[in-house]
Amino acid sequence: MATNIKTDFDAIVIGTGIAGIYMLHKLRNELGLKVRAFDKAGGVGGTWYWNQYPGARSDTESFFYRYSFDKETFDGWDWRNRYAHQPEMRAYLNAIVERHHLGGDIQLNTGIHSVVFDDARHIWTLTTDKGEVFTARYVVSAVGVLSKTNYPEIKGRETFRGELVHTSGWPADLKLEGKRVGIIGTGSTGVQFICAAAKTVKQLTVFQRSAQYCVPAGPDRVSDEYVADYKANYEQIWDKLRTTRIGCGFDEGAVSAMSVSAEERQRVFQEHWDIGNGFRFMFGTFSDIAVDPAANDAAADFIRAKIKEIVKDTETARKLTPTDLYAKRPVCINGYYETYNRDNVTLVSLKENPIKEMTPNGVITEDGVEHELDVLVCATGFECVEGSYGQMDIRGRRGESLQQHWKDEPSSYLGIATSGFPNLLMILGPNSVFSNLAAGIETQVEWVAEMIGAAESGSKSLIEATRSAEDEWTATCKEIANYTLFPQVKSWIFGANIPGKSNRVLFYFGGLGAYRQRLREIADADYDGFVMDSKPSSMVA
Ligand code: NA7
Repeated sequence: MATNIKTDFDAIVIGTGIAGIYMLHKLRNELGLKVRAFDKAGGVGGTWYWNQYPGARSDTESFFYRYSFDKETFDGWDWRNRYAHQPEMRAYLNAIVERHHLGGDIQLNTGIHSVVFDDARHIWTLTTDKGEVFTARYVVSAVGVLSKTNYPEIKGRETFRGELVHTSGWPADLKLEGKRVGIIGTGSTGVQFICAAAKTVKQLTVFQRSAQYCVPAGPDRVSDEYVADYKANYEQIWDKLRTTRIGCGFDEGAVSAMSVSAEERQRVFQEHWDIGNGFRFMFGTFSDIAVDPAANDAAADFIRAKIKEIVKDTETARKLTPTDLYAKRPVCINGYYETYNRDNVTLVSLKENPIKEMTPNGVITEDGVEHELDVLVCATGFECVEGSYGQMDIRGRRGESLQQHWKDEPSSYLGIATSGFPNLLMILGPNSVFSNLAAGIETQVEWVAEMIGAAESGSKSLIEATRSAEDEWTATCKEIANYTLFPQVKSWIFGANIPGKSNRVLFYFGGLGAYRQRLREIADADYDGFVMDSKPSSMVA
């Protein structure tokens, strides 16, 4: 025990998604700490609890979108879907909770309202939305990057007599069969919803702000041979994944796109189009799609040609064809462009014909057309990173709020800690690694647990990132991001999907392998960039 001050818990974990569940397991079952995890939801799962819209699934391949630490749960599962559907993901996370006996230390239906550091006693006091007060020495925030919904501002919204829903708050009893449905948004969520809903609704009107580069996801099921190989080579497969850039379990492109002939480029693009998966198409084809404008244009051209080939109506094809860089988080689903050939699907390009207002009957666009709707679905995404943290009043040393600390931009050291907020550790804080999120989460959870373990065994009561380490990490992340094409388009990964917010760096784009190596070096150098101390707060630099 590192301090004499008595607290309700050694550690409190906020959130019980992929990150929070594993963090609770590591801290409680492996370090032997007294821990409680809180979640405002009525069940565990985080993203996989909330996002219950039709078609919801992970678009990272499921054999890698899971925990690697627990092979046994996988072994006992008839895991055949190449992409885990939302109910399966939720069932999997529940099975992990059960297998590791975590349920007794999870308090559901409880949001954390405030998280306040006591400078004198080195403890955190958390208040729940029910007015309960708990103290802990450590707080691990595992609130995810995509938990604060982004609703579009539309005049007359409140007059609509139909149902207005966001995909991340899907009412379990909402049925779409035979209805007139509108959808705003064509990101990863939107394309999944569009492909699923088009098959059952009477009429689907897609309100598209930006045309989307979308590649097929590929076959839905994997073969027996695939599963057998995965099981037989489990350790090697995961060890290799941890050295890659994007951590999605495929071989990443090693050759630059423009170094090969046009025919070879076409062959490679077609091969990956047939295999399917957005990350594979962007990172598995060539090494420089996300960094070299010519390579990027070649990939974009390939997709643009597919749209022309697939979509029968030339005007619809034109509206669906993106002209900007292929540099948002890659999107994939089978049959996306084909869906627009259906008689019951209509596309409205909001850039050419914006929404004017909502009426009791639906949506009126600038051209004066009233689109009559029973349901309007907002697949308009999230206020990422800051939005998740902005839902709590977090105060560190001298009462400084996290919002004040992040007033210019959200920052952290390693995506894990921020100066002035000792013993507050984040999983997927700002400038965490841009990769398969499950693999990034596992990396951070294991590292944070190791660091807390080191502090505990060294009788330290405080872990705090230094300001200079935080500034250096922020500068590193900016430098790497600016080397890529990603900041040149507006998207959630740079926080620019929210009105009034400009692009800023929110991820480390150096790759999972490099990130893990950096974490290892820092741990080996006695947690360089952190102060681990048991002195009074005023003594900590
Ligand atoms: P995304 O990827 O942020 O997509 C949101 C979509 O909604 C995107 O097409 C936006 O257009 C559109 N959008 C957002 N606000 C508006 C307004 N006000 N009007 C019209 N259209 C709007 O969110 P997702 O939920 O699809 O995916 C988020 C992540 O979850 C995903 O990357 C995976 O990691 C899982 P835009 O392109 O910004 O013009």
